Amino acid sequence: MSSSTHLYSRLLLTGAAGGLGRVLRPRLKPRCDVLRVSDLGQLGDAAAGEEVMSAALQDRAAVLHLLEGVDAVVHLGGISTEQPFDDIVQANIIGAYNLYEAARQHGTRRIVLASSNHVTGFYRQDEVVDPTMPVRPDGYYGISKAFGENLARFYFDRYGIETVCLRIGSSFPEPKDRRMLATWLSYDDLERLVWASLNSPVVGFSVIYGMSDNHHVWWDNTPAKHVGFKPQDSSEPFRAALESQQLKLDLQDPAVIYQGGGFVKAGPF
Ligand code: NAI
Ligand code: 15L
Repeated sequence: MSSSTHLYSRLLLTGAAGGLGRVLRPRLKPRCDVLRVSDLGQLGDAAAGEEVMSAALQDRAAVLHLLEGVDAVVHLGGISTEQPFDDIVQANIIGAYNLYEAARQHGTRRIVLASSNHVTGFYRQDEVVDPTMPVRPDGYYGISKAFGENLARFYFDRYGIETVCLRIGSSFPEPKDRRMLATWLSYDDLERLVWASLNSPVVGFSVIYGMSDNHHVWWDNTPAKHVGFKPQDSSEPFRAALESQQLKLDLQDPAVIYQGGGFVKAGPF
């Protein structure tokens, strides 16, 4: 615990060079004493109050070093789309194990884990899913995120490391298609979600869907109310334009039937 007014002394942000990492990097910095940013990609120079450390998640020694002195982690790093299994194993499965093992060894208290809606992508779009329902991954990527959630559950049950698993929907500047009218998470709501997950006094092991306050949704976050996430944006202002771009839907298309959209058909590679 920091002696300053911040909840966390040193916060680690992995995947800091990625799409969401670049959004969260400047927004997390004011909320901790030191923000350590990490990725395989280009991170630029350290700003005031930042530490820059490159690391490949599958490199156990590098990840052990990365977690030194870290109170909490926002773990965004890894492969973020459906890809060949061998690549996913390295970044998302071995990488997640290395992260939790390093967190255990260094006494890290809390991890905010970027999971994905693709953990439950094979539920239909006419079903409502809550975080207590069985997983139905829609590919190897979704399977790797389900593994991450199980790992988090185990490290909480055995070692008391708290995790909030964020089953992020679609976090982009704007929703891009009809599916994203349900799944969209604005960047401001992403920040609210991550901060609620870090700031909530007790989270234990929690799973929550990351979506804005959209009108028509497939996910029910009631079991995760304790996280205290209150989205303030909505996809509704984008509805008319998106629906006019996609007037007809092929109701036999698995990408239209299932929540995971195109991910349910991705590959083989
Ligand atoms: P991204 O692909 O833009 O960023 C991921 C970052 O992880 C990249 O900068 C990449 O260099 C880094 N990375 C990949 N493999 C690595 C490895 N082996 N070692 C170290 N770093 C590695 O993805 P984005 O969109 O920023 O997503 C961030 C996280 O949120 C990901 O875990 C993704 O699965 C998850 N997510 C994102 C969603 C979205 O709508 N953007 C939706 C659901 C989940
Ligand atoms: C994800 O998990 C991906 O990381 C992101 O790029 C989007 O495709 C998102 O899911 C989605 O389902 O829209």
